[in-house]
Formats: sequence, C-alpha cells, structure tokens
Amino acid sequence: MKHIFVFAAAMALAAPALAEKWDMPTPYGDSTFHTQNISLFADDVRTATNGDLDITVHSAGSLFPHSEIKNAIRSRQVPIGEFFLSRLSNEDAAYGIDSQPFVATSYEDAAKLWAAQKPVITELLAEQGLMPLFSVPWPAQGLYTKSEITTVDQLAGLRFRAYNAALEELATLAGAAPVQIEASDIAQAFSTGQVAAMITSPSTGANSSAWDFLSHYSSINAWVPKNIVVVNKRVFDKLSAESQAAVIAAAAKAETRGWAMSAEEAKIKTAIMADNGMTVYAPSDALKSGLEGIGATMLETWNAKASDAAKSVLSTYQK
Ligand code: PCA
Repeated sequence: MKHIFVFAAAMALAAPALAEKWDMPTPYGDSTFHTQNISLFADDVRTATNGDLDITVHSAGSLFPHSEIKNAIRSRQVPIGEFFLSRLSNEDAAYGIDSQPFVATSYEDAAKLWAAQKPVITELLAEQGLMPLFSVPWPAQGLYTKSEITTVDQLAGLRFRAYNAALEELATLAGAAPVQIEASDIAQAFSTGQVAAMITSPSTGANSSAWDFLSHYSSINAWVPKNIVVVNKRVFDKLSAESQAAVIAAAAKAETRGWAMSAEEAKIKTAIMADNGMTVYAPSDALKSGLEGIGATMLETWNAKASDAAKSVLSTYQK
C-alpha cells in the first residue's frame, strides 16, 4: 500500500499536467486534402500548447458515420469534428446555400458567400452549444459519366450518386435516380453497379480512381461546397486561456491554408484524371443551360423553405 502512495506521489511530481486528449472524427479519408489540413491543424495545436492539447484525427468515418458527427459533438461524445456543411440543410436552409447550383461557382464567390453565411450559421450552431472553427471548400463540382453528356436529358434514368439533399434534388429534376453514398464508398458503389454517374470535385474523383469505372469528366463547376470544423463550446470553454488561443490561431491558419490547398487540388487532380485516360471536356451550352434551369428551380424551392436568417445570407451575398 505504502509503495503505491509513494509511487503515486512521485508520479504527481514528475508528470506535467495531464494532456487533454481530443478525438476528431471526419467522414473523409487520409488522402483527402481536407484530412491532411485538419491533421496539420492538430499538429499546430499540439506544438503551440506544448502537447497540453493533443488532437487525434479519425478519418473515413471510422469513429462516427458522417450522419452522426454533428450530434456526437453536440452531445460531447467527441469535443470536435469535421463534416460537410450543407448536410445540415434540413435544420436550416442557411447551411445549404453553398450547395445550390450556380449561386457561387468560383473561389472568389465562395469566399464572399462564406463571409455572408458565417455569422448566421455561427448563431444557429450556438443554439446547439456548438462553435465553428473554420471552413474550407472543395474544388468546384464536376460531372462524371461513362460517356460524353451534351444535354441534361442524357442523364435521365441513370443511377446517380448523391452526397446531400441538394444533389438528390438535382438528380431527381434531371430524371436520374439518386442514391446516397459516402465519399469513402464511391469506388465500391460504382464497381458493384449501384450507381453509374456522379457530381463531385476532381479531388474526390481522383482520390476514388474514377478512371477505373468512369470515362468522362465535365467541368460544369456548378457549386463550391464546404466542410466545416466545429467544436463543442462547453468543452472549448474549459480549456486554459492559452489553449483556447492556440486553437483559435491554428484554426485561422488552417482556414487560409485549406482554401489554398483546395485551389491547388482542383488543378492537380483534374490533370491526374486526364493522365489516367479520362476525357476531360467543357460542358456544351445546352448542358450548361439545362443545368442552370434545374438550378433556378432548386433556388425557388430553397427560397420557399428558407428562414429569414437563410434569406439574409443570400441577400448579403448578392449585394
Ligand atoms: N467531395 C465530397 C463532397 C464534395 C466533394 O467534392 C463527396 O463527394 O462526398
């Protein structure tokens, strides 16, 4: 018994204050630039806090499935996590505006949209005890198929991979059949014939080796959706002032770095698809106008459902 006390006392003297350990789930795999960016964020926090705050990234939905990450942070099963922002559009349309076709299609517009969206979703998330730390866009979304598509009509009847409600709506309006599939399950879904077409970034296309099961990529650049990193406010508030400052500083750095990584990624991954034999083509005017028509219908639906907060995001952006 005495030995145990002596040992415990010695440990208490020798060991520095116990490091705070945070698990951080993300739906996306290790080769995804977002995952690489949040790993660098974790490294920056560890360094700045001298190891007092130690964040471990759990990639590819290994800790929680995508659909559960937000609520896991809310209920403090994990203190922090990353997810696809527009997946929350069923809670408020303000979360989904970045996934509406042809609202913001360049990084410049996406940055402007984020500036309009951030204060509104910060308030919405605060109602759930959550605090956004940073948000990073995927490259603009393009169309992947097994043959060249020149009009929207040619999408009719195709089983279409979707990742959120907006994409499901778009596929349905095009007469296609949407199937929800997580990014990390894309290769499997195509190779088993579950789906035959998709809209996603060159990043996700190349990371899933799209050339193994698809042949054509059209840079329709329809929208620039974002991931967001969110922390539980109560857990954050319990950190020391130094650790809080370290998290905020690393988050600001991660946001800047992430946007730059995304732009790089768009170029590199499109080239990789071409190198692997995919036909990369600009959309025809007919395809563009067909998709824009669908986008206009979707925006009407969005407006009909939008809260005042959501509408204010769009009007601030459009100013
Ligand atoms: N990749 C993710 C979300 C958007 C993107 O470019 C996906 O396909 O699920």
